[in-house]
Amino acid sequence: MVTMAGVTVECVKGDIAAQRDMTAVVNAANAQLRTGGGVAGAIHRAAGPGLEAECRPLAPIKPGEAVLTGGHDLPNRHVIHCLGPVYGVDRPEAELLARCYRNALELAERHRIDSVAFPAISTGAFGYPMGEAAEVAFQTILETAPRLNHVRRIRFVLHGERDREVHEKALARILGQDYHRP
Ligand code: AR6
Repeated sequence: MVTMAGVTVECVKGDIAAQRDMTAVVNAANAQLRTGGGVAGAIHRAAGPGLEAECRPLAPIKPGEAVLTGGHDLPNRHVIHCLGPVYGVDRPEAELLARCYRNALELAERHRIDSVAFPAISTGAFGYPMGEAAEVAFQTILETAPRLNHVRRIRFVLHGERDREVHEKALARILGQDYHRP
């Protein structure tokens, strides 16, 4: 666990739909905000049909956008739905992925949410290489953290131990660069 401008950031192995102690979880959504595979499937299954019903009038969203709903049957008060870029298709992908993290955190901040759990957006069906995506995510959090007053805890929930290690390494690289800045 590390701290960025008073915000703690940790990487754990687990299921994004089983984060009981977090106020909001982020969905790696599709444009229509419907259920799907991976994270979207896990979140919609655990939340129940009320989530899709609440999502319907908010769709479609564009790559980089984030929208907020209730958590329904999830253990979390809110879900923040982000549409990540499809790697090699939605360009520039690093900027669009950064926008997801920035928009999600700014939305959480506006709603006075204290803790947010993220999956590795775009790294499954959307094909974004895990290491590259992790660096974009942590760089964006580092830049956004000084503007956050309500968000105090950020958790990355990774599906496997290898993915967690890739994130830990990316986090160390990003912080290393920051420490060496003049
Ligand atoms: N908890 C945490 N991480 C997970 C879980 C889980 N339950 N399930 C998968 N992952 P993806 P995307 C990891 O495909 O790339 C959907 O079908 C997974 O190993 O969920 O943004 C939507 O409907 C990967 O590292 O999201 C969209 O059409 C990461 O979460 C599309 O896929 C993201 O994988 C979105 O694609």
